[in-house]
Amino acid sequence: MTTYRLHCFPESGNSYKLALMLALCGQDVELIWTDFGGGVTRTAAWRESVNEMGEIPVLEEDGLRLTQTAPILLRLAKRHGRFGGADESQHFEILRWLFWDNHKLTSYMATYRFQRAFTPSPEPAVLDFLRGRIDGCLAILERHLQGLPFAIGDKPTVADISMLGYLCFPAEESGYDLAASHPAVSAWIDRMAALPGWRAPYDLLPGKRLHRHR
Ligand SMILES: N[C@@H](CCC(=O)N[C@@H](CS)C(=O)NCC(=O)O)C(=O)O
Repeated sequence: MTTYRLHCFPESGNSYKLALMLALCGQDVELIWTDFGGGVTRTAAWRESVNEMGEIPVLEEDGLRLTQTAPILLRLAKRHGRFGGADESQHFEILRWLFWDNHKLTSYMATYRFQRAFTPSPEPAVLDFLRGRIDGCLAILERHLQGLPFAIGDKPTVADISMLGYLCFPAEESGYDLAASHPAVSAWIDRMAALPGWRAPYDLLPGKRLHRHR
């Protein structure tokens, strides 16, 4: 049995992706709260000893340190035989949505939410720009999920877990009431939340919280 340790912090949707995947696979994980707000991931010592990319999350598997949620999710799917694709074409679809999520949806949403809720004086023009990009991403996802129950078909995969990462946090933080603005996305979140073992981000990732400015 693999021993998992996750370097994380509660507000991190990227950490939530891995914690949720492990929970849905019935795996125990030791959480290592990391002082992201205090700047520890920017220190040379942390980058030398934990992650040269300066990012959270880091997943330790029996002491082996892994980073980047997309390949980690794929690796966990393979090991635990859950949330992977059934064949080559499904695997391609999973990769397609994982790349899109990392480049677009998560990237813009994480930056926007951090600026909006956890930064003392965010620049309004920056917020406007990021919100425009997220609106575009959510419109794409909304349209896609009007035709499918899950990202690549009738079963949930790591593509869903990845795209969900930043969409389950409170609307006061994200600035999006998805039930009102994006009903297909909201219904998809409800389907994901009905999976056995699902838990909300702040239930799964306890620990000292960042100061919220709004
Ligand atoms: N693509 C990375 C993104 C990780 C990431 O951006 N994590 C945030 C915290 S949730 C971070 O450490 N940001 C630091 C930075 O961008 O400098 C992944 O999937 O693991």
